[in-house]
Amino acid sequence: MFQPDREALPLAELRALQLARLQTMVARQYECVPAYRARFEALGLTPDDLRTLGDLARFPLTRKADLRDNYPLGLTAVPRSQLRRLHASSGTTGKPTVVAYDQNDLGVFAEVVARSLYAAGARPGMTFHNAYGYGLFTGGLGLHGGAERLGLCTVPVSGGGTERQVGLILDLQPEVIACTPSYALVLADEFARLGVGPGDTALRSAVLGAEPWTEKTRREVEARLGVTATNIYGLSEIIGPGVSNEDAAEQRGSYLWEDHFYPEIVDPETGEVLPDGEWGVLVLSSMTRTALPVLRYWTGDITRLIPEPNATGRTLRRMDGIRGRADDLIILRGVNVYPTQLEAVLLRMGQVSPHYHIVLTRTGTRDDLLLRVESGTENAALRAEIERSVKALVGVTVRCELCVPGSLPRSEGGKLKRVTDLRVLD
Ligand code: DLL
Repeated sequence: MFQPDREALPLAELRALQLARLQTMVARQYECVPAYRARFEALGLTPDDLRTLGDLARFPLTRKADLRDNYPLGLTAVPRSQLRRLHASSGTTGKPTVVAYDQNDLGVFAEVVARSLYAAGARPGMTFHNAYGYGLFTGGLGLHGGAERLGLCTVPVSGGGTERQVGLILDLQPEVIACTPSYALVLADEFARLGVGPGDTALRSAVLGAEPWTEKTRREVEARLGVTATNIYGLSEIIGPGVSNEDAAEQRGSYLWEDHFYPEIVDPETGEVLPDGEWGVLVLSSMTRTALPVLRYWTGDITRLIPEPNATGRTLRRMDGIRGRADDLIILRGVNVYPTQLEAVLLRMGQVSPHYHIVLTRTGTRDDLLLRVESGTENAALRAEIERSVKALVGVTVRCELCVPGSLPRSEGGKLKRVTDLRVLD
């Protein structure tokens, strides 16, 4: 463990710490964030109503829409001059969701990522190949800060440029790599093409996440890259990567760093809090964040808290792998895409009707998105323009197909299914 005094706190102390931290956070939101205060008041709540952890269920959920409605920085709890970094993730429409960090938050971020990397098998003095994207996405800089905190030598290679990545892995001999699981398979393909075997590099730990993946992918990455692969989970609204990570010696569920992020599992329909072991939507409160403290954030991710005892001596709970989403978020090659973002692009174009349909496919290790749009003309320039606009807005390459008007599915009274996901995750 990187921090045994935190990761293996006696349970009663952990629960007391969580309650105290939640109380502090709610009091600050009440004091400093008018939108939260208004929500509490509408429900007749004050911070004094949070006397036990069970009372938390009376407090309101925060959703992506709340961040959007307060775009860009309306939910921050500190003056602008105290902010030290902004990241952004895809919003459900054209606007991204902006998340803010002050000096304290950057410290929390580095600490939880350092814990995650340590749990994944990284040790001070190792070299770390960081192939998560640097920039507004939290992956690159988030892993970077934690790696420095742990004492790794980081190669900030960022995403893309597979040939160059492979060259750097061969030349610099990193022991640890972080990237999306789908990209780990792309790197494995490139190694195979070059005739490089799993024993020919120094790699021994892979920290994979930002998108759902399976045990089958884990086994494939482990065999082909010669690593132990662990699952890292996180989301921008709570901090970025490092909300939870598996332990390399166990590989059975990701330890939630729940002295910083308080987890609840709720019924997707009723919002009722469910007991450990049941599947539902993960709801997280970022108790120790000061710039953007988020209460009961509805992640949309379906998982469960694992009730069985663990093998590592931690008292923190583990979450299972993400089984699905309770909304229409698509994760394409690690990039978050909402159908409504694609719709916003189409609405700006003339010559197309608002009818569209998304088809997701997987060829080998690569996921693709086909955007089918109705248009009276088969016009290559229009198609290219749609593809270019999607790339500019959402940051991901998709393929567009123009279809005859009237040919795409229409709603038959119920919710129109806009997405056909043909990717097989097994
Ligand atoms: O994806 C943060 C991250 C970066 C996590 C690098 C891990 C590694 P967002 O872009 O805000 O943040 O996307 C968050 O991605 O709600 C999940 O739906 C999905 N996600 C993240 N990690 C996992 C995972 C980053 N390990 C959204 N398994 C989340 C399944 C994941 N889904």
